[in-house]
Amino acid sequence: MNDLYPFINLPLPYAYDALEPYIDEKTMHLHHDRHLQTYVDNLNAALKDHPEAQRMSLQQLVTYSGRLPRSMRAAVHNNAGGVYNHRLYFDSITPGTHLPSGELERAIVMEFGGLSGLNEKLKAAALSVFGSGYAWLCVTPAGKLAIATSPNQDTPLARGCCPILLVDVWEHAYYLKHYNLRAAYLDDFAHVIDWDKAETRFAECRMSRQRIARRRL
Ligand code: MN3
Repeated sequence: MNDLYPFINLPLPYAYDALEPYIDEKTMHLHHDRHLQTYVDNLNAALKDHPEAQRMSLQQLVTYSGRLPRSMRAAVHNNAGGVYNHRLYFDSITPGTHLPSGELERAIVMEFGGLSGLNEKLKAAALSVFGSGYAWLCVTPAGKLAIATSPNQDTPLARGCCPILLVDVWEHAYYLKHYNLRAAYLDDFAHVIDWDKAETRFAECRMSRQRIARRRL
């Protein structure tokens, strides 16, 4: 999945116009081919002369950028975050959406009273991001679903969030179609959430928690 240097811009798993009318084709082209491509290029450039950092996975770069030499720290933090966050965002949406089922559906009922409760909380969190950033659906270290937000290209990974779903609320994600109406974009976004992949990530997050818990015994 191209998790190491040199990073490439992975193709979208669906056509650029597949999410119409909720997310428009032109936005998808600009967002994937220009914005994400720039993060990929800038991340590779930041790592170019640092063989030790080239051995780190994308997730390690995102989580541990603070341990890198000061001269490259900000560039890696912002651009590894840009690549990681966009890959997860494009993997959070699909044209062929199904409703959540199984363990994830049960957890959504438990934490939010149901899907509409979750959508409402996710929307409120996404609206609360001042300026550019993201809203996340995470699994906490206690194994519960929780919503988090992050500014710029930050991630909540180091805060114990195992991410299962990500909403990009940078204006470039919606401005061409929804203008300044972030709330309208978020209502449309709810129609294209990939609950199948969210369910897979939910199971993976809970498995990795169990592995960590067993190691501690
Ligand atoms: Mn974006």
